[in-house]
Amino acid sequence: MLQSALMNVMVKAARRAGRSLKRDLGEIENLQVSLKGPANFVSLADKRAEDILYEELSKARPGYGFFGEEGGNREGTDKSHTWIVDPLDGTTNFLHGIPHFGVSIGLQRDGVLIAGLVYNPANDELYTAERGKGAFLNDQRLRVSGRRQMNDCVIACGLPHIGRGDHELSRREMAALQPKVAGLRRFGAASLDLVFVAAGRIDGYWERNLQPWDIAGGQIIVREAGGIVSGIQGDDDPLATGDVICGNEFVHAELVKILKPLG
Ligand code: 2AM
Ligand code: CA
Ligand code: CA
Ligand code: CA
Repeated sequence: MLQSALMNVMVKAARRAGRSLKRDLGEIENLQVSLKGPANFVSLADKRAEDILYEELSKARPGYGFFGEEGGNREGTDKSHTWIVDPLDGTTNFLHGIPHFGVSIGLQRDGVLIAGLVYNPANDELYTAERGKGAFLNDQRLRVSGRRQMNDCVIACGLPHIGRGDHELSRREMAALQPKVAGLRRFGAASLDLVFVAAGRIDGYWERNLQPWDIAGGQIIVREAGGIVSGIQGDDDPLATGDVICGNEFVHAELVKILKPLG
């Protein structure tokens, strides 16, 4: 895979942030965990990783806007380009020592995602995509799964957090899906759920009440791997609604058919 100058910038930033996260994973007890809201944890690890991403990305592309979970919105002089960044997606996993979390970087030009990266530092899996150029896991080209029978499919989901989301709706969704599929999974890092769909490891994924930084990096990777990503309506924009349904063409359509009527 010939990597563009832009992707080199993103990869360098993500790997540096990943090294910081791996160091911090070794000393979770020193990370000064605090709460942003009920069950909404943030730690020094999140903040250090975001500082690194901001430093690297703004050094290489001065002027681009930067929209990160921990730093808020920093407007740039270049009004067309914006980074959408989650420095540590899966903080709860991280703080429990579960090696399933990601660094997520998306780049929008004039409101359209043109590049995405999701990196799991714990196993060194690096997922990348640029618009029109395909999706990759390290050097390997990605393709969504080809399964067309829901009862062969493994589907991942998110669950609403304490104090957030519609817990009753979530129970109805699980009750509707569980008897139809080979397995339901809840991994706890939205960015990695998306790229698992891109890699064909899981056949579909849905979650509600996400933020743009959870979705931006992974969304373009799924699309470049031949998958479909939408909101719950089936044709809406997940970055606008915060709700995501994705999968191969068949699984996406089935998930929309099952989930949309529920609310
Ligand atoms: P985070 O770890 O970056 O916060 C999993 O369901 C997704 O929800 C993750 O991408 C996670 O991102 C996010 N998340 C975890 N706890 C949350 C909370 N209490 N409120 C909102 N989002 C949360
Ligand atoms: Ca968070
Ligand atoms: Ca997140
Ligand atoms: Ca985060």
